[in-house]
Amino acid sequence: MNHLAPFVTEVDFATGALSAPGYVLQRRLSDMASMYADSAESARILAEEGDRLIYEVQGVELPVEEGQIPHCTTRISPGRIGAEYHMTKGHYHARREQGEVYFGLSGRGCLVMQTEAGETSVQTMVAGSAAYVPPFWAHRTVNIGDEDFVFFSVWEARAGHDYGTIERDGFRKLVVRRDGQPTVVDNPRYR
Ligand code: M6P
Ligand code: ZN
Repeated sequence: MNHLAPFVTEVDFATGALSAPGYVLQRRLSDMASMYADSAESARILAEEGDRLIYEVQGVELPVEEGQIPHCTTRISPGRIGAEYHMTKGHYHARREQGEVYFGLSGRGCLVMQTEAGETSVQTMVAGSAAYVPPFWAHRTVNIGDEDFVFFSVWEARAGHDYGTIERDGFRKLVVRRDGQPTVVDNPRYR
């Protein structure tokens, strides 16, 4: 096991910027166009408006081994693809028995979760919300506000990201704008 020296990272709550990020990852519409329910609208935006930035992740780089605790920020820009709010890809942990903690830094979002057994949960997060993603729950975050939604995440290094299951099946629940309000609806395309 690596013996690391302690360190502190300064976090900008409004932007999620880290003072010394180990990595910065950007997801644009083209990286996830087919994940939105209105794929025709994804294609139209890509053709007419360009490849908009949906979210950015900034994290510390740690060895993937037992006992290391990676942490990062995620900033989701405001906006929608059709009725569906900007969101992360979402994932199960490759090691399903690993959980995660999210802490809201700014803006307003939803944390959409589900299990492979068919349970679903959609929680609202604002600045100051500490949200627990238990083991076995897939998780996706959605920006339901008019400004950036920024949150901090902490997990166990060996959890791993399983994107393939969500890419194949999607989430059971979508968060869309209906009558001007964020509304949770069933995903007509689920599996
Ligand atoms: C959170 C954490 C990260 C994750 C990020 C973006 O900050 O869960 O591990 O990478 O959200 O979500 P995704 O990986 O699903 O695109
Ligand atoms: Zn996770």
